[in-house]
Amino acid sequence: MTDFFKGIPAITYEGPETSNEFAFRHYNPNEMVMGKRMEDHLRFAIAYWHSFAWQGGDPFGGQTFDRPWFGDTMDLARLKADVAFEMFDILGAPFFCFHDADVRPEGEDFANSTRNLEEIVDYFAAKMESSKTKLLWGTANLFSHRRFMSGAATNPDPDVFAYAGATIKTCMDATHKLGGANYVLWGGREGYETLLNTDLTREIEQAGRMLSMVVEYKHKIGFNGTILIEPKPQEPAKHQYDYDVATVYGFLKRFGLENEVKVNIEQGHAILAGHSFEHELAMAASLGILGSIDINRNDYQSGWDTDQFPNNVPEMALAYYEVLKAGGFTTGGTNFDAKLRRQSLDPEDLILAHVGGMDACARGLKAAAAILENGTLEAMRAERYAGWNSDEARKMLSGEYALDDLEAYVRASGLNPEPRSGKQERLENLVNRFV
Ligand code: XUL
Ligand code: CO
Repeated sequence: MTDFFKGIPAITYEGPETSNEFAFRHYNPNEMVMGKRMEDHLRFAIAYWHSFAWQGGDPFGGQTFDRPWFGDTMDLARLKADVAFEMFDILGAPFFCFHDADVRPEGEDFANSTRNLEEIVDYFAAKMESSKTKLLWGTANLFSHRRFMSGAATNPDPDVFAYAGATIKTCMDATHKLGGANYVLWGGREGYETLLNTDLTREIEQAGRMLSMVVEYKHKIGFNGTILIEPKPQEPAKHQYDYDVATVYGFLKRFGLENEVKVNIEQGHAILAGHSFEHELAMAASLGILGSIDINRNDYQSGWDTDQFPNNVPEMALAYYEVLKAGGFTTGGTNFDAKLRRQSLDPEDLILAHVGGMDACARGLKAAAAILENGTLEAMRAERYAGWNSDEARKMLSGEYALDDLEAYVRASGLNPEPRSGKQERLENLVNRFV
C-alpha cells in the first residue's frame, strides 16, 4: 500500500440523504435498472492519463500537481500503477483505460519504449489477478511526442507512418494481453494546420490503410474486443479528419470497415463539433456504430475541450436515454475522460471528482430509464410519424412512386397538408419531470 490516499475510505453507496462526502448518493452498483445491474449498465472506467499522468499544465503555466510518481523511471511507473489500482479499489471502478505513454517512460528508441510498456503490462496483469478492475480499452498516444507533430498515420513522412503502425501493434498486443474489451484510436494529429502544405486526399488514404491494418491485426491475433474511433473536430490539429460521427461513418464506408469499427463518442468533442452529445449518440446508434462513451463536460463559454468532470444531470439523462434506447453498451462503457482543475491539488479532489461524476451519471441513467419506462415520450414520437403507416405513404418509400406519380396522387386526392405542432415545450416539460 502507498500512503497517497491515506485516510480515504472505500466509497460505498449510502443513498441521497447521507451527509458523508465520501459516499455514493445515487450510484448503487447492485441496484437493478430495467432488469440490469447499474454497474453493468454504466461500466465506469478511470482514465489513466488525466488522473495519473497529467501534471496540471495549461498554455500559460506548467505543472501544478506534485505527485510522488512524476518522473521517467520504471520504479516511478510502478509506483504510479500502485496508486492507480488503489484508486480503482477505493472507487470500486470496474474498468480503466490507458495510453502507452501514460503508463511507461519513453525509451531512447522503439525497442526500449516497447520493453518498458511490456514490463508495465506484466505489472498490471499481476495486479489484475486480485483486482476487480478490468481494462475497458487501451490506445496508443500518437500525438504528444514531437515525431508525431505532423500526424501519425497521416504524416507526410512514411517513416512516421511505419513508427505509428508499429506502436499501434504494441498497444494492441498490450490491450489483448490484459483482456481489454475495446481498442481505441483517437487521431489528435490526424488532420492539418494549413492546406498550403497538405495533400488531404493522400493523407486520408493513408489513414484508411492504417485502419485496415488495425482490423487485419485484430483478427490475426484473435482480439475479440471492438475497434473504436473517437471523433473530434479539432484540437490539437486545426482540422481533424475524424470530425464527428457522420464523418467517421463516411470514412468507414469508403474503406469497407463499417462493420468492423465503431465509435467512442466524447461529450466534449461532440460540443466542439457543434453538436449535442445526444445528437452524436443518436446518430451512431442509427448507423449501427455506437460503441462506447468518453464522459466529461466542456465549459460552454470557453470554446475549449476543457474535459471537466460531468455534473449536469439533465445532459446525462438525455445521453443515457440514447444509450438505453440503442440497447445499452456491449463491449463499451463510460470512461471518465475528465481531469481535475489545475488548482485541485489534493488526493481527495481526485476521489471526489469521480464520486460526483459517477453519481451524476447514475442519476442520468435512472432518469433515462424512468422516461423510457413511462413510455409517453416514445409514444408521442411514434404518433408524430404515424401517418407513414398508411399504404399510400409506404408506397412513397418503397419505390412504387416516382415524382410524377406523386404529382398525380396530390392532384387526384386534393392533398393540402395542414402543419401540426411539434410539441417541443410539452416534451421538455415531460423530460423535466424525471431529471
Ligand atoms: C483527447 C481525448 C483522448 C482520447 C484517447 O481529446 O479524448 O484522451 O480519449 O486518446
Ligand atoms: Co477521449
